[in-house]
Amino acid sequence: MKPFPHIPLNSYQGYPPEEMLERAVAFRQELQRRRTIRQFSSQPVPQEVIENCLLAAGTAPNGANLQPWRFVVVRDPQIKAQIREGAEKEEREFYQNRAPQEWLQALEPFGTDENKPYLETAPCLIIIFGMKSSSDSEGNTVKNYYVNESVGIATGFLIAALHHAGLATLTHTPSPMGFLNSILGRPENEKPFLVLVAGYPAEDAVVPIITKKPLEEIAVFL
Ligand code: IYR
Repeated sequence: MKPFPHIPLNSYQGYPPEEMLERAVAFRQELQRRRTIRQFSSQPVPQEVIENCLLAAGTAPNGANLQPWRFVVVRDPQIKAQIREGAEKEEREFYQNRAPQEWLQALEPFGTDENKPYLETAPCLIIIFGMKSSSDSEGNTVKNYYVNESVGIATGFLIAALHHAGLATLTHTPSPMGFLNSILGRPENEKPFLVLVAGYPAEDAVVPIITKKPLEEIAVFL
């Protein structure tokens, strides 16, 4: 393949050290406010906000810039109901048979179970797919690289963008997720990565008291 033409970097913005620190602290604090919620209001979310957050997600670094992701935004109540039904079927199997005791014990403090009413209550489900391969402009199949890494980074950007815009999310991972391809009519090369539930918190939303590990436990400086 021919090399891309290169141009001077013109979008970089640097800051003096104090301003850098101020920005780093402010961003940390902004992200520290984020909470995963499980009780959503049914209030619709503005379409343009979702579109901008998806575009932010689409800026994520990824393998060979092949952008191996697909975001399916579901607001249709009937499709949400089908997704809930499919997810609850897998989750029943998970909670009743598939999950090892140790896993159930880890989940116990959160009080999660096979019931996923938020899949219908929340105004917006974003189903994120990773694409093993894509089609180029001539219709040839192109293999993608580092799909999980790329999609994981894009999903992180998306969660941060939605939070920054004032929406709350829940990362939901029914397993296996193949039922999502049939409901959403996605082809076999698209593999569901996760379901991101997005919306406003219900007025009576509650969150568990949890802590995040301190710096000494998450980082090593050599
Ligand atoms: N997917 C299941 C189980 C579950 C697993 C983990 I790890 C969680 O952090 C939360 C839930 C469910 O959605 O209930």
